[in-house]
Amino acid sequence: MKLIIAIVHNDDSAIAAAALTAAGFFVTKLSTTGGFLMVGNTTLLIGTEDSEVAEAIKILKKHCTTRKQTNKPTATFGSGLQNFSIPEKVTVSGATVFVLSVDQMEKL
Ligand code: 2BA
Repeated sequence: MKLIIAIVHNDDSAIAAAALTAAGFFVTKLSTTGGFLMVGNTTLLIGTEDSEVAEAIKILKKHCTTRKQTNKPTATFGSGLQNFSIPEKVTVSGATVFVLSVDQMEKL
């Protein structure tokens, strides 16, 4: 079994989660913040069988778009500081995806 951790743009998250769910995947949506831009993004957790990982990534690819994003932080990790050294515009990929092996999963 695998756990897919996918960090996606907030604007793509609802459609991506809906498409994954419609395809039979179980999805958890977390509100997260990128450490570089300090802007909100969404992390999707998808626990699935090894054989289904490619299908989940295909769905993410279809619904998550690469964007140029401006450096306008909405969060500061409590520091109150904005990182003025970063460029005004950066390219943010449609999804940053990690695939982890899972030793055990239980629903109790
Ligand atoms: P952020 O950390 O806000 O990063 C937004 C974009 O800024 C990145 O897009 C990348 O283009 C640039 N960037 C980030 N860190 C950088 C650095 N140290 N030096 C130069 N440029 C940097 P993506 O790479 O597509 O990442 C989008 C979001 O995915 C990130 O938001 C972060 O929340 C997450 N992410 C990406 N790679 C990660 C990793 N290796 N580990 C954990 N989270 C990651």
